Amino acid sequence: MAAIEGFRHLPGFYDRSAQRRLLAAVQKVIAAAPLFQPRMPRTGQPFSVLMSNCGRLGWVSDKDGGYRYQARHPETGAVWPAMPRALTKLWQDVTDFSALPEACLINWYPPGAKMGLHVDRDEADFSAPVVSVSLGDDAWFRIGGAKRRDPTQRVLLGSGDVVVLGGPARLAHHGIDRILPGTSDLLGKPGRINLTLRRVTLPGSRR
Ligand code: MD3
Ligand code: FE
Repeated sequence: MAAIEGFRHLPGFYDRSAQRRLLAAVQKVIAAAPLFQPRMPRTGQPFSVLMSNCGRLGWVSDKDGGYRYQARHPETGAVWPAMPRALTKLWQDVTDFSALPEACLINWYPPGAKMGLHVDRDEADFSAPVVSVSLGDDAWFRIGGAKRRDPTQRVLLGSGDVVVLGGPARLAHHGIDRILPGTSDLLGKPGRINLTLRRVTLPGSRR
């Protein structure tokens, strides 16, 4: 299987006790910034994945406004909770990008949820990598190339795994085909959490 340039999978990066600490931090974020159901631009079709964010900016999507980053929760109007220190540290440990992440998107996959093949292009800076952490049930992740029809590969992501996407992989098509309910007991219920750390603005820009 040919490796995709810039795709790094670090299986078991977090041991069980580190996963529990990270989960506790995520639960505090969600208590302050409740999961919301994003909707597709124009059609208003709901996502099967629920979301929240922490950090200065959060990713949101709704029928009229479309995909975007904003400083406030779409329902409560509150600014997003601060990025937990453990996530800033992760970024410093696995990337050599000196500017710190501005956004952490929290994806909650209930059993049956999926995320179709897409490219992350709502950020101004594609030179920055994206760092992802998986918690809870295993999931089949799919990654392809720059073009939607490029060949794809499947990778099983488990609880505690970290993925770093840099270089050409940063603009690769990717998605989650399905989660495997009951493969982890970390969350105490079936489902999966994914965290993605991102730069959104160009370093030096004030927006
Ligand atoms: C490859 N999340 O939030 S994480 C997303 O598991 C997203 O929730 C998936 O795709 C999830 O946009 C995948 C791994 C990941 C994240 C960002 C990427 C893979 C990526 C950006 C470019 C290429
Ligand atoms: Fe993505």
